[in-house]
Formats: sequence, C-alpha cells, structure tokens
Amino acid sequence: MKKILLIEDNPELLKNKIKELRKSFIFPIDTVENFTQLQEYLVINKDNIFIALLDYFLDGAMEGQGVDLLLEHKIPTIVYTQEYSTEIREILLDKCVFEYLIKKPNSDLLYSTRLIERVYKNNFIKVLIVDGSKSFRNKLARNLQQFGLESLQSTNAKTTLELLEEHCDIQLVLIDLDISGDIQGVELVEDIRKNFPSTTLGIIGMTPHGYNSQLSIEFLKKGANDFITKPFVKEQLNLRILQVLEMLDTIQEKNIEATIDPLTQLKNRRALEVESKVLIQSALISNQPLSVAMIDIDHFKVVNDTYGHAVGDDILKLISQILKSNFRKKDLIVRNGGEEFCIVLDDLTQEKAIDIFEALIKKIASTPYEKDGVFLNINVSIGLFHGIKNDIKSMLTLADKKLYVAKSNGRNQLVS
Ligand code: GH3
Ligand code: MG
Ligand code: MG
Repeated sequence: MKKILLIEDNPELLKNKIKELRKSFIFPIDTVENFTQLQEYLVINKDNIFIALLDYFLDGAMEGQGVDLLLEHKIPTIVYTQEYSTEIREILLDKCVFEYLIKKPNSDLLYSTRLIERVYKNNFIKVLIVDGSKSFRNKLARNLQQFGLESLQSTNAKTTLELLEEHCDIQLVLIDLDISGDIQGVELVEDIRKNFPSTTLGIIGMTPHGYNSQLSIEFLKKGANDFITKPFVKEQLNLRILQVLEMLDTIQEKNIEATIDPLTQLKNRRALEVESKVLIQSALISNQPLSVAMIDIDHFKVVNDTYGHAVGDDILKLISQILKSNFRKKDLIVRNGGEEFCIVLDDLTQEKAIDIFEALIKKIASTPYEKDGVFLNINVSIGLFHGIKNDIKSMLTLADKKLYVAKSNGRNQLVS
C-alpha cells in the first residue's frame, strides 16, 4: 500500500500530526525531519508515496526548497506553515502546489482528510482534458498531476468520444466551450451523455472569460455536472473536481451497498433481478437454455439453535466461499435471503449442469466447518431448472418446486 510522507522538523507537531492521521487513515506514514533526510528518503522511496505533507520552513531548507524537490519528483504535496502568508500562497500556487494550509492544531482537519483521501483515490482514475490550446492543456495536466490525477488530452469531439470508449478509467472530462472541429463544447457534452450518464462520468465545462453567461448555463442543461469560468484560480478548479469526484464515489458506494449482501459479499436478490435480465435476453436471442439452481442449507435452524447465530453466520460465509471458488467469474451467484442461494449459469447442456451441481453437493458435504472446537458437516439440497422463460421469477419458482422435492426426499441431494 502506498504511504503518506510527513515532513516536519518540530517534534511536538510531528507527534500530533501522526496521531491525527492515524485516526483517519489506514495508510502507512513515513516521517522525515529535515531537508537532508528528505533528499535521502526520496532517492529510495519516491515511488512508494502518494502524498507529501510538508512544513514549508524546514530545517536546512528555509526558502521552501522542500517544495521544489517534491515537485521535481511529481509528488502531490500539501504545504503547511505556522502562520498564513499571502506571499507564500502566491509562490506555491505559481509552482503548482495543489494546496496550502495552516498547521494550527485541528485547523482544516476535515478538509485535509478529504484531500488526502481524494489524492489516494485519484491514483486509480483518469481525467480527459478537451481544449483547443496546447499550452493550456499542458498547464492543466501539470495541475492535475499535483492532485494525483493522470490526464489524457483531446482537441475535438471525435477523439474525445474515442478516448472515452477506450479508457474506462476516465472518470472526469474537462471541456472547453471552444474546441476544434464542427462540434462545439456544449454539443459535445450532449453527445457524451448519450452513453455516459452523470452518475458514472463527471463533466465540468470551461467557459472563456467574457463569454455570455448563458453559455455556461447551457453546459449544465446539456448534462455537465458543473462549470468554471476561465481564467480560474487552481484552488477553484480543484475544489470543483473534488466535489464532482466525491459525488460519483458516493453514488457508486450506494449502488454497491444496494446490490451486495454485507455478510457474504455475494450479490443479493436485487442484483439477481437486474443481472438476470441480461442473461435471459441473450439466452432468448441465441435460443439457449439457462441453468437456474436454488440451493438451501439443510437443517440450518438446528445449527443456529445448537451452536448460536455467530456459528450460523460463519457457515453462511463458508458456503459462499465454496460457491465463489466453484464457478466462473461471469456466473451469477446470489444470496437469495436467509440460508438460500441461487446460481444462474448459461452455455450448458442439462447433463453438464447436473454434473456441476452434483459435484457442488459433494464438495460442500466434504468441506466440514471447523472452528473453536466446533466441528460440523454441512449439507445442502438443490433444485435445478434447466430451460428458458421470459422472466427470472418463473424460473425461480420452478427451481424452488424441485428444491422442495429434494427436501422431502431426504435432503443432501439434487432434483432436476
Ligand atoms: P431445511 O433443511 O428444511 O431447509 O431446514 P432449515 O432449518 O434449514 O430451514 P428453516 O427455514 O426452518 O430455517 C432456516 C434458518 O436459517 C432459520 C434462520 O434463523 C436461519 N437464518 C436465516 N438467515 C440467517 C442468517 O443471516 N444468519 C444465521 N446465523 N441464520 C440465519
Ligand atoms: Mg434450509
Ligand atoms: Mg430455507
């Protein structure tokens, strides 16, 4: 895991800062206490850190040489001083440092935390800059790099759309009003939105100074998440980027929460309803059957009643683990609710599907649960429907009927 580098020559402040950081982050923290140490540290470790928190007036580098050294190594840096100085702020903004803060205890703590988290996450995404001016694009790219963001560049609509198709890790597009080609910035936003909704891709429109403010509003109407007027102060842009990316993260987290079962990390019933639609569609088109299996743990109530709910939960996790390791990545594996699971497979003959689920029953029966002196054999019963219907519900009902037969025939078996 990448680290935070803390550069501070005041031992008391250093100690407090570490304590503060440990409260908010699991990232490892390295520290150096003067300029010589910083030089030595960077020779070996420059690729292992994702952000540096730097005391501007550093022992051995009272002129801010620490900043230059970190920038030389393209390391995103937040610079701190004891007292606020407009002069230092100007120097730092000019140098492309992405943030300058005061190091009074607890000052800007929440903001610092947000920034550090953002810079870390920025390592995994890209920004696309769409602008006619090469010098502006390069300047913006340097800025973004200080924010931990790698960027791609484009001058026109066609290349922009191609790059978006090619790079699925682009999470933000910055589009100037005036771009090359026939299609203008605002129309490009509209084109992008046909395939990339504002819940997965952020767009910030850039309007050159002096343009009619109505044009900025057009950006929003066509689907941009925000706009900014040129020329802008870097902090202004960074804050807008921060907000847009944080919003996308929140949406993504909510989507995952809504479709993943927290105990087993398997998909839930809601995910089954959504994802089975795609499988059913392509099965109907290619006239191929699906294999839908309902799996239910045998006598699970007895396990809970005898060994307690925690052991029950552990067993649900164990079974989920076996299911995950037994199927292909594209297969739909779902915790349906309680101690019931559902698996949807495509591309199989009925014989092959029966083989797979017979093997699964044996595998589960031969993988005992063993922990804290509890030793238990677990069995499951499976009802298998093989065929195709227009909706998942009717296939589940048919599989469920077979599961019922498997239970009444004595459990630990497959009925197809
Ligand atoms: P059968 O062989 O007929 O399926 O019997 P069974 O006991 O497995 O079925 P029953 O439906 O009677 O009981 C299911 C039990 O599963 C009851 C419930 O407490 C337990 N259960 C459901 N969800 C969870 C869970 O999340 N954690 C734990 N520990 N138990 C759960
Ligand atoms: Mg059961
Ligand atoms: Mg049940």
